[in-house]
Order: sequence, then structure tokens, then C-alpha cells
Amino acid sequence: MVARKTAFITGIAGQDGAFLARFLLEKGYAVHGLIRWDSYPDPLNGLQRLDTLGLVSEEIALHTGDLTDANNVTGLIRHICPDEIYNLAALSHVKVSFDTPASALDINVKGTLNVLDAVRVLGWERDVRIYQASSSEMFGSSQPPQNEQTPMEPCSPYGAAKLAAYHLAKIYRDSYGMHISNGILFNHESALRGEDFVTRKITKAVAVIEAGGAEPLTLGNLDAVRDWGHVRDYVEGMWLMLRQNVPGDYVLATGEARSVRDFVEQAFAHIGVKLKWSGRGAEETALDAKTGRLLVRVDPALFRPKEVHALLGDASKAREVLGWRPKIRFEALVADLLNADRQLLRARGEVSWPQRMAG
Ligand code: NAP
Ligand code: G4F
Repeated sequence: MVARKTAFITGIAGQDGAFLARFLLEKGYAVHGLIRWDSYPDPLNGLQRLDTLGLVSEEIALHTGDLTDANNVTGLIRHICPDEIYNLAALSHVKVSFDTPASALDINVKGTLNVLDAVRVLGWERDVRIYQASSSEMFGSSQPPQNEQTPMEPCSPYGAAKLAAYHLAKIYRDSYGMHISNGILFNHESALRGEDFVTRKITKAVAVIEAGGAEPLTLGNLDAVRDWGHVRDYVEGMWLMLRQNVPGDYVLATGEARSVRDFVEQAFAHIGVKLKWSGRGAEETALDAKTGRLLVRVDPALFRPKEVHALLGDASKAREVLGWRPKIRFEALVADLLNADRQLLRARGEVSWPQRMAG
């Protein structure tokens, strides 16, 4: 009989953590996850993503702690004795990292170091495989398309922190012979995406407008280009990296570039509204082409101090080595998020939506 594998997921209550937990449970893993004790007034509220996927149950062992606390992390890893660690916990919002750069470095760099060093200190270098959640944000201002050989020129405290963590992962791999893989993941979304990220912000606003909401959608840089995929495809890629005999670094991306404006257009098209754009930069607006009603406007307060203009991934290596291919394309992705927001709205029965300042 094959022994049941044990996985430890940091950031299990986040978007990727929830989907990965479900994926690994379906593969027969014993799943353990790290959650922060003080994230929400009622700790159960913090588990809404896991709850949405029907996973708040005895199937997952949740451990309270904090990635920035080395003793805590080492103690948990010693206790759980995992075969695989997926280090997903992070301050993951790029704009927020400009406001709290020290936290971004603490969590994303020191937190990663705490995981890597715990495994080394425990003497489990040959026993534990580690996935490190690296990011396409590390490419920053490098010209697209970007792959594993593209120079990294981060443009944000988040990007710089992720790059430092990426190098630490490589250094630990090369120095101690540890099985550590960096997944250099391009943007991936789902109905569980935080509402401050541009995709959910758009689909939620469009659902509200469809239901009779009066406020226009307010965004920052509409020209930014991203390579958006669905998290369901990406968690499989994470797992595949740890199936390889030799660890490595892999770009996961769809190879399809779309602007924020394209995303907005697609979401409105889904509810049968054609947009008429006019103006440029902070003056740009979109009206309902039929009625002339203002539906989209720009607020310069949402611009970033430094922007990553274009991310477009070349995932040839993942395709050739891992056999990984994304299945969910742009139109289906937008439809998935929008339909989930429509349902959520119906369930909550609200049409007013205070826009949060972070996003
Ligand atoms: P997410 O939804 O923001 O989840 C991050 C999780 O990390 C949250 O549950 C958060 O806990 C937890 N966390 C933050 N600080 C922590 C700390 N000090 N100790 C313990 N846990 C902490 O992010 P995601 O979209 O799932 O992304 C997962 C990982 O992939 C992140 O490392 C992100 O940077 C990286 N990544 C994401 C993408 C993407 O497009 N989604 C692309 C490339 C890389 P709370 O719930 O308590 O806040
Ligand atoms: O949705 P975003 O906030 O995602 P961003 O900055 O690309 O970061 C995400 O993807 C990274 C991978 O490349 C991850 F590492 C990271 O953890 C995170 O998951 O913004 C996307 C684009 C940006 O160019 C931003 O300036 O949308 C633009 N944008 C325009 N208006 C906006 C808005 N972004 C947000 N969040 N809110 C706006 O109102």
C-alpha cells in the first residue's frame, strides 16, 4: 500500500491555498494549513474561501501561527512532519506593498527564509519537497514575453521581496541539495480572488451595475497588460513541479495578453452592454454605447507609484517538462468570475458596494 502523503500549505486561507487544499485532498493527501490567529475578529470568518469549497471540516488540519515567527514555523513543521510544503503565505497585493514595504519584506522574504531554514535546521533537507510561490511581478519592467531566462527588474516592494525569496530558494536548493522549486506564476484568478484585485473588482462592479447599482466602476491604469489564467490550472502546475526528480524553476502562464480595458469590455459584454470609450489617462471614461450612461471612470489615486506595464508569459518549459497546459481561457475566466459575483449578489441581496481604498 502506498503511504498517504502529508502536505503543509502556508497561506491556506488565501485564494491559491483554498484551491490547492481541495486539489491535494482529491489526490489523497493529508492536508495541514497555516492560518493567522488574528486575521479576523471571528477566526471562522477568515476561512470563507475554504468554506466556499466545502473544506472547513475535519479533513484539513489548521494550525494558527505566523510565517514571520521562525520558532513557530519550525515547531509546526517538526510537528506536522510534511512530505511537501507549499509556501503560499504572503502580502500579495502589489499596491499595498508600496504602503507597507517593511511588512512586504518581513512576510515575503523572512517568512520564506523561515520555511527554508526550518527544514535545514531539522536536518530534513532530503525528506521534504518545497514549492515557493514566486511571481511574474519579479519581471517588472522586462520586455514581454517573459520566461525563466528573462532578466528580473522588479518595480514594487512586493516584486523585490519575491525576487529575494526566489533567490533564497535557489541558494538553499544549490547549497543544501534541497528539493525546492520556484513557480513563477503569472496572474491567476477565480471567484475566490480578493475583491481588491482588478479582476474581482471589475466583475463585482459589473454584477452590481447589472442589478441596478448606480455607481460607475472606478479604476486606475486601464492600459496595464496582464496574462490572466484560472487558479484551477495553476495549482495543478504547483503540484507537478514537486513530482519531478530534479527541482527547478517554472513559468506558468497562458501566453495570452489582455489589457485591463479588455477585461472591462469583456465583463460588460457578458451582460450585453457595449462600451464607448473616450479620453486618455486620468480623463478616460466609458459610456454605455446605447444609453450614454457613465459606466467606467479613472481615479489617479489608484495609479501605482511605479507600474508594471506588460506581463505575458512563455510557459514552454512547463509544457515540455511538466506536461502542463492551461485549459481555461480568457472569456471563460471572465464569465466564471462574473457569474459567481452575480450569484453572490443575489444571495446577499445588496446593490450598494463601498469601494475599498487599497485596490
Ligand atoms: P492571497 O489570497 O492574498 O493569500 C495569501 C495568504 O497568505 C492569506 O491567506 C494570508 O492570510 C496569508 N498570510 C499573509 N501574511 C501571513 C503571515 N505573516 N503568516 C501567515 N500567513 C500569512 O494570495 P494568493 O492569490 O492566494 O497567492 C498565493 C501566493 O502566490 C502568494 O505568495 C502570492 O504572492 C503568490 N502569487 C500569486 C499570484 C496570483 O495571481 N494569485 C501570482 C503569482 C504569485 P490572511 O487570510 O490571514 O490574510
Ligand atoms: O489585479 P492587480 O492588483 O494584480 P497585480 O498587481 O498584477 O498582482 C497580482 O499578480 C501578481 C503576478 O503578476 C502576483 F504576484 C500578485 O500577488 C497579485 O496576485 O492589478 C493588475 C493590474 C495592475 O497593472 C494595476 O495597476 O491592474 C491595474 N489596475 C487598474 N485599476 C488596478 C486597478 N489594480 C487594482 N488592484 N485595482 C484597480 O482599481
